[in-house]
Amino acid sequence: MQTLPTPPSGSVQIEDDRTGLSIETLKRAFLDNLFYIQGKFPALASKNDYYMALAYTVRDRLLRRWLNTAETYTNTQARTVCYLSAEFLMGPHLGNNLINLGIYDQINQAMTELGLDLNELLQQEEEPGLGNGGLGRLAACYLDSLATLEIPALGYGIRYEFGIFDQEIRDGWQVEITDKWLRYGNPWEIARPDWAVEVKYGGHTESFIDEHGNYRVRWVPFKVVKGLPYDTPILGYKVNTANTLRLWSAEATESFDFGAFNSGDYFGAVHQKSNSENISKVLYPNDEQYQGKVLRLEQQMFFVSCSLQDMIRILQMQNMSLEKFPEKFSVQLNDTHPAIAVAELMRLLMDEHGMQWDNAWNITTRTFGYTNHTLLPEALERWPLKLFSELLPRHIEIIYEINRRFLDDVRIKFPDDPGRLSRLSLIDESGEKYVRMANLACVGSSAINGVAALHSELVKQTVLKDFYDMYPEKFTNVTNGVTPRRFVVLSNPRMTSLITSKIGDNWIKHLDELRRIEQFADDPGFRYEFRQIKQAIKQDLANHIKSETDVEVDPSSLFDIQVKRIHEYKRQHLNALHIIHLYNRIKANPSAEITPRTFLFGGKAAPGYYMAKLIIKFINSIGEVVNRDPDVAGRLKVVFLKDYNVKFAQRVYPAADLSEQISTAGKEASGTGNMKFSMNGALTIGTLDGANVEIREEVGAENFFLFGLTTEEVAAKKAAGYRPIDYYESNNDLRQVIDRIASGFFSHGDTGLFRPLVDNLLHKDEYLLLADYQSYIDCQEQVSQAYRNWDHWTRMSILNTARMGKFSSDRSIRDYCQNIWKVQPVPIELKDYTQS
Ligand code: F58
Repeated sequence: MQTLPTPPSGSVQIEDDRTGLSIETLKRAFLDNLFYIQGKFPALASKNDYYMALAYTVRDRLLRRWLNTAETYTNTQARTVCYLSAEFLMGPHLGNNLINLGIYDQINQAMTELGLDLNELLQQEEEPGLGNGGLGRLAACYLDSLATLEIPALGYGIRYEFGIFDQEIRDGWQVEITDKWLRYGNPWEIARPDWAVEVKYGGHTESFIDEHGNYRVRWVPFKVVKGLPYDTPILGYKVNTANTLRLWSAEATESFDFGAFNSGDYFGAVHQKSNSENISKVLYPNDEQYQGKVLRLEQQMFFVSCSLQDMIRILQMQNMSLEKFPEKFSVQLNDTHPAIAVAELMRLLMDEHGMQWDNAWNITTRTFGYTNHTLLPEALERWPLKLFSELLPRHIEIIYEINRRFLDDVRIKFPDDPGRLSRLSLIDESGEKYVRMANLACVGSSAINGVAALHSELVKQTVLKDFYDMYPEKFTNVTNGVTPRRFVVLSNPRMTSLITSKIGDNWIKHLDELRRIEQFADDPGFRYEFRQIKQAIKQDLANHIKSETDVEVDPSSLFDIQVKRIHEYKRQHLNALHIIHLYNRIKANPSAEITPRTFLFGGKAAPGYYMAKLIIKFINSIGEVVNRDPDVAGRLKVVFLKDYNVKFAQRVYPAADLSEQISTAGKEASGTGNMKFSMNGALTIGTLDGANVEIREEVGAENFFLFGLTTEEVAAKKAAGYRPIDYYESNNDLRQVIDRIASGFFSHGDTGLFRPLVDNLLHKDEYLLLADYQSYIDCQEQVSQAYRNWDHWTRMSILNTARMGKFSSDRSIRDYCQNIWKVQPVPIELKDYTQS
């Protein structure tokens, strides 16, 4: 690196240095931040110091927009969307802010002139991994689109000190490492201690008659925890709107410390303090598997109560009456994790603000909307009644009263139907008693939606059928979407330039305009460039794989990629069976014609999910054998890339030829990775599940590789008594694949290692891998044939990109705004604070 100039001395032009965009100003501001914030001069600075200095330089340029936005919303009393989510999987902020501010090129140039590499600095950022997978990432895409569409919005969640664990692979097995993302500080957040609030837990309730003769309840808690908000600006793409992501961090209350310290119980006091702070310590790493842990309920109550109190503060600051709550705010529940909000808003309105039940209930039900993200029964949240009542004694009283009134309504609509009553009840009384969070969310919301067309239909027919019968008008669909800013513009700059050179850059905000590149699908020059770009990106990924794993992969081979959480319903092991099938073909005939393929996998398994962890070991074990078998002659490579996260996802999507979306039909609510792949020109091999159905409709059946049973066929097969062993016995090829695994071939002769996997497939196979096996293998053969005709493949690939307009999260957010939230854009004018 060249020697950097010394920091500026003498007169510093403060205003310009904080806002200016010329290369010279950016360089000066950067060096100034390095000196005054990091306290380093160039010779001593680490890469991280440079990253921090750059992050502050960019944040400075965001602040005016952020404060203007807040001021405008306050002055206009703007109707605001509050997105309540236990997870926000934001990914790194720096690159995205550069794109949205429109200063990527200037910063790149400024860094180059200082002898620094912007890409290296971007890699320095520890991503805030405050989510498990699709649900958390969806929340992040929605914040980007809300800001881009200039919709007043707040994201509310938890500032976990430790996000989703970092994944290491040792001897082929997953090992979990604590994610210390705050280790070096977080330049993107600002703490707002003035707006701290308190949250109560435990204890008991007392009733009394107030001075107006009204029956009231007072809650005497066992403990009180302080919630401290940390705000992060969320800038829209090339607009002045910068909304806020407000994440709550738990602290012990001062009054508590004081009492305990005074009584001389020093260790008791410290213990209580750390106990309180545990609430926001760590993200639960389960996906699609509910776990009834009290700390999790404490977390849910924590961020929900903090957020609702914050909304009331905002309302009151704007001199609006509480009656206006549903006009001021539309609150969306991202799954049932924040569903306790229904009871908490009732409590706040009645107990803290003296409102009567009917009025409070009217306000509450007009406020909330609920999004369902899963049909898997094991993912539905229900809390043991005893645990719930002990932690939230006031909320259980309110829930009982909501239930009493609700069941009266049910009786009127459906007389003499006790089965229906017990299914709809907010309390499950079939055995040990539970509070059903989905039921609470349905009763307390005015809109209920699924996340893809198929999913929303299945929600009405299965998990929420009784609620659909009761309130059909509440149900609607909003198909998921993803932000093209992060997942195309930022992650695939080469394809972005090519497209923009042909049709201008309007598509970035209006993704439907991508259709205009269809006209170039038959243009040999365009096809050539499109393919060259894909090749170059694949080469980059190949280099990365080599440096990470020491495996050499051929960038001209078909890059066949499956990246997502590891789960049996997502069927990574079906993909693995196909690899073994190809391997067996080579072993039977080493000169067989095989289209060279690189199989890439990535994804984390829930730490307590044994089968998912075994699937990771299985894939790694296949790789060990296949990658070095001389008969294979490099035609097949299998790589499991560790620690799949947003940063890595951005590298992977653009490099894919084939996207694996192979869940059992009816199990994947939507999927969003499927959209990111396709936008970047990958073709999909997939089932008729989740949003695959709509993706196929958009791109055309001829540009999509479809296989497998439909949802109805899956249900029928199960109802008829599915026997996977029949498939094993009647299909030679399948039998050879399974036998090879069972023989210990991939486990150094150990026949026990993968036995649970084999036994499960042969005797249970809940996700119908064996039933879909032949259809999958045949379809993969079509893929291999198609890839041999590069020109045609590229045409299909271009058409995939061109036809993905529907899957921009901008479209999803417009749907929510029109059909559920009833909220309008509020454009922000830039004002100069230094002049006032
Ligand atoms: C996902 N759910 C769905 N849950 O599986 C996926 O099909 C969909 O596209 C996505 O939501 C967005 O709608 C999901 O990611 C979780 O990770 C939960 C985390 C908290 C515990 C329960 C699962």
